[in-house]
Amino acid sequence: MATIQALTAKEILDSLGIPTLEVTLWLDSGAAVVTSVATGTSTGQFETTDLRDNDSARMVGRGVLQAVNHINQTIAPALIGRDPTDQAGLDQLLLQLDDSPRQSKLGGNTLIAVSQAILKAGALSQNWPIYYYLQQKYQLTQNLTIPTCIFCMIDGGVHGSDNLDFQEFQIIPASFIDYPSALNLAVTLYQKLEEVLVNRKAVHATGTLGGFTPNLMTNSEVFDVMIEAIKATPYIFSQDVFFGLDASANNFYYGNRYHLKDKSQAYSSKELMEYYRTMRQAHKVIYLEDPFNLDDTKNWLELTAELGSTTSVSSDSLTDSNSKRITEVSSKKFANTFVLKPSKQATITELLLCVSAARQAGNQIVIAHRSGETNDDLVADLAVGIGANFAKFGPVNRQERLAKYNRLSQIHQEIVNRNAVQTTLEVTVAPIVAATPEVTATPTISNPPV
Ligand code: 2PG
Ligand code: MG
Repeated sequence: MATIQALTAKEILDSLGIPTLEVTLWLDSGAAVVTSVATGTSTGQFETTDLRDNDSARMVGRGVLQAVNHINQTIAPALIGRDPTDQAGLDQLLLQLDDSPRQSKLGGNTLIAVSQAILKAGALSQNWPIYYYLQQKYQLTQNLTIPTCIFCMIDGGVHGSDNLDFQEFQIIPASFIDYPSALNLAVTLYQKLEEVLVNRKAVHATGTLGGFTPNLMTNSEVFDVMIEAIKATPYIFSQDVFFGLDASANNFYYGNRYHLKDKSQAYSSKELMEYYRTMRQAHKVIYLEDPFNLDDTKNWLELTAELGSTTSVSSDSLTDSNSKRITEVSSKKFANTFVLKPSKQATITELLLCVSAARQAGNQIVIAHRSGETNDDLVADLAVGIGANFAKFGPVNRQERLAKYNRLSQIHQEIVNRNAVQTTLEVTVAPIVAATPEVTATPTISNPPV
């Protein structure tokens, strides 16, 4: 049995230039894993605590030196000598070290940094890639497949430059397109979109996530621009590629109204519902995240009932990757898709509970990036290892996003190779296959239906 030899933390900077945590964990073999924590721009009431130093003299108060100290002084001694494959036991131990409701003593960011390191170390101790370790250990998916990717093309809302209210305008390749071809499609469209924006003399600078932040259009005009870009490629709109949207509606909701710059008067819930209806029809928006404010659940329910059979009505902020919330929201049918982000909660075990909670009622799962990202590609392994329906890792721009897409390329290749080996073994040495755990995983490559 491998054991944890040492654990240290340090402060690094995320993609927004804001401090975050990086943890290195050594096994007794001398091998080590490194992991870091993503941070969100919008943080919700069901999330764990993002512990910050609040020392205005340093890093605009956002330093994480206290969290570093908690890991080095309090958490590391409790973990040394422990088995890294005991994810549930060690996560429980972390929650015992901070038993406050939202981990406000040690910080949720502190605990998830360590929990992620334990996951990586567990996989390393088995000499397995993380996605494979997850699949074998938790059996949350039978097949290893690359999820359908949701690529952000245009940043709006809090990630954009003022004129667009929705947070992420996305494209979604059809599910019959395999991952390398889907990546090609996303890269082609991203580059074409830039050309279209340049031709229209629109700003083609990028926002927080790396999507374009054009200055010319209203929210609904963005779709026309994206269709123009698609028409300039060999791809066919609504056959090869569809649209998605992270509205993040709570960010433009105040005074009981939704404030979209598309028209001078703010929208009532009813009017916004109508807006989405039209958008679904005219622009084939098949994925709709956070369409209404958190307390506007009547309209979440109505939208899911009306469009849910053909559209992923997706909850990010309504559930905050909290398994109890997911069970509640799922049973009330406010959404049929759940966004999961490891850093919204304190442990990997909680993330896995979210998967089970979402699946119980047959919902879809999205494993997603955050706005403050690092080059850690763990979410790519998570998406494959738990069998997510979608992976949402942002635009095909900026290294912190590309790290995840590049990791999916690597995983895709490994699955193809594994399938080829398995086919050969089945034909030639079938009896040995059954005794070889790595080969009995019967992986197949097939994207889930969009
Ligand atoms: C989201 C992400 C990225 P945050 O809402 O899905 O857009 O935002 O960084 O707030 O988690
Ligand atoms: Mg979101």
